[in-house]
Amino acid sequence: MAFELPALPYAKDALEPHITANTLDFHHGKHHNTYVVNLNNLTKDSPMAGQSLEEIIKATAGDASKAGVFNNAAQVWNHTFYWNCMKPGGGGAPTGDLADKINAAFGSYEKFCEEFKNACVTQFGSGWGWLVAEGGALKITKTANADTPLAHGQTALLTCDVWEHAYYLDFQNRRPDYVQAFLDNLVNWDFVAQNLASA
Ligand code: MN3
Repeated sequence: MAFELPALPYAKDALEPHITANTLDFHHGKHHNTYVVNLNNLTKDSPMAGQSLEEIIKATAGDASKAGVFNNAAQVWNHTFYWNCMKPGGGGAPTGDLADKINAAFGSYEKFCEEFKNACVTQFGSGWGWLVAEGGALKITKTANADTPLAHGQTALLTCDVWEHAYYLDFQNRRPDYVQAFLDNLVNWDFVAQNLASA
């Protein structure tokens, strides 16, 4: 069974005006799809073709001879995760148990935003900003290129794609404005809470 490009969890124009249909056309339809095509080409006729993305990512992490498989598998996983981290009318402070955990870990929602935005903005070049759970604690991290918390024994809770292809058509070079729009208008806290519950 070949890997497949999952459908977006909302209409292509649902995140406008923050992330436009034009961006999602390229980002989901071209970039994400290319990682799926590459992964299928790299794993066909190998035992990995029958494995899950998670299994492939864990088995190839840190193995330089498998960097191509790792990069494409991780990018397929990261992008699917990222689409689910957003929803129309999302963003702003979370509520309930998740709000309590964010406040306990970072002091306040505002402090969380400051740290998350800082991680996203200071990731040099391409990569991802993350909220993760590790050993029962919430942490903000950043990864370069395709790297992913799965490869580091962490549970991903929330991510923001900070590759230029994620924001250049809508925000040009203004990565801080894109991350702010993500936090204020797009974060799907229900998805984050689900991830935390299964961490
Ligand atoms: Mn991307």
